[in-house]
Amino acid sequence: MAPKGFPRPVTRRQFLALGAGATTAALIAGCSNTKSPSRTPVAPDSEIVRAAEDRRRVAGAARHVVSLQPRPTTVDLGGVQVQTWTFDGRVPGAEIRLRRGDVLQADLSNGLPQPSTIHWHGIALRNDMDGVPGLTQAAVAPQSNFRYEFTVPDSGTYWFHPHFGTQLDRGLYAPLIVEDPSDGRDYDVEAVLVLDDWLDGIAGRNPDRELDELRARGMKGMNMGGMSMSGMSMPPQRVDPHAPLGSDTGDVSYPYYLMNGRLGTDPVTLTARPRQRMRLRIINAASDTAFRVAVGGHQLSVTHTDGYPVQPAMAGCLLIGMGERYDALIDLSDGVFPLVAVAEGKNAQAFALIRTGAGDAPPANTRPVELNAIPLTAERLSAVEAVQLSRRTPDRVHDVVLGADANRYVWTINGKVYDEHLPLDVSQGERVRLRFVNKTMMFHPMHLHGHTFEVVNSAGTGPRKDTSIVLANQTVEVDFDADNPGQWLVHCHNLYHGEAGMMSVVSYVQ
Ligand SMILES: [Cu+2]
Repeated sequence: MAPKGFPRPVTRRQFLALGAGATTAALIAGCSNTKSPSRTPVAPDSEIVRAAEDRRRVAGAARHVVSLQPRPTTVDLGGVQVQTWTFDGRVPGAEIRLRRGDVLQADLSNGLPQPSTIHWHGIALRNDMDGVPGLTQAAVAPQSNFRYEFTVPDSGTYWFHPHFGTQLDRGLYAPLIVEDPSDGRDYDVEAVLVLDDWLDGIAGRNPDRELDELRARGMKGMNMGGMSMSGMSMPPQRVDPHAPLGSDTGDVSYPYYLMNGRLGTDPVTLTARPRQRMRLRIINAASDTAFRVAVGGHQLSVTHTDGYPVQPAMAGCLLIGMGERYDALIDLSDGVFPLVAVAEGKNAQAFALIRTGAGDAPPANTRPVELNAIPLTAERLSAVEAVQLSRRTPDRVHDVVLGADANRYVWTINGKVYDEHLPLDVSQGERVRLRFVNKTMMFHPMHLHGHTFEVVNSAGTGPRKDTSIVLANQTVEVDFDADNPGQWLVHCHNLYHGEAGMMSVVSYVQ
């Protein structure tokens, strides 16, 4: 779990910069989105990437083999039948569980009517297995196969999903749990909870049509979701800790919210014994919905976010953005308790039950008082010492300005949509800072592939994460060590924002 050391080759580019007498400050000031003629991107299938994988590979590592077939399926969400796309006929797809250091071999056989890929969200894996079509691999055509094979270097709660078009907003997602040898020492039972917003197959809707409709409506229907009309940024507003996401919490209206693929009318029931300690691994697989999660009659002791351990923090409820994960311990009472995930700002909720004893189940619309607490968000968390990054001045700083078009349904990074993106160049061995500057009126959960950054705070103790909520008109800074060479997507994990342009590339160059 400790930050990995890495030899730091002096590249010709660094040599020239240093030779010119540049100071660190000057390098930072000169941070660039250049497409200079001399830049040579590190290719995903290059020897440099293979060498990084070799360093991760443990001698005698166990191989974990799975096959995955995404395909059209009819599924029962709990009294509602829908035609959708799933991994192997179920929603969520079957959990993959392995141990830190194992090699995962996943044989994809594409049974969808579209090309597809799989992205292993949060894993610091070899670049050519990251599943981004057109960047790290060619999309896998219908009726074709692709073998993913990579070392899983860090324990924690992760997940996987396609990275092609709007497929994530179908039923194509599943947990990926990487166990640590110490897992299970401080709890008795474990439950994985996958949250989702659902529209596919309901009243003729599907996510491709949804994106078409958003584009047809433009930003006018967006409740001021985009920039201020002038295109200028608004002054930073005060954040209401009770409702940090503000009034605009999503672009899409969903008929259903699911916990582990089930509606509240026929919920998942987790069973345990009174006084047992339960570890919850909560994954937000939704496309356009943040959730506020609470367990009636219980406090959450938050222990991890995005797979990495934090100093335990008590909370009545927590707020989880799309792509984020939180692990929490609860000390179970005797009875039947609601586990509620309120769709933030959307007046609906996903629901499950925890049963440790006799009693009637609470109704699916029950609102535990714990939801009234200020929701825990990542800035309240501190990384445990073992996973804090070393103190180091960034070698390079990139602004990642989150913007929107005032009229069209277009979301941008540094003023560009993905097809026109300006790569964010980094060199292996550097400490890199990304400054997510949100100039829109909406929150964006920003995800970096292949790395776990540290959220910057003044004490140098910010949590390690791969997906960080950037509130409307706010700035979040994150640092990472450039120790995993390749071409890595950085993007908003609101699926519709990403598809409408809000994606760019952290590009290792030589
Ligand atoms: Cu966004």
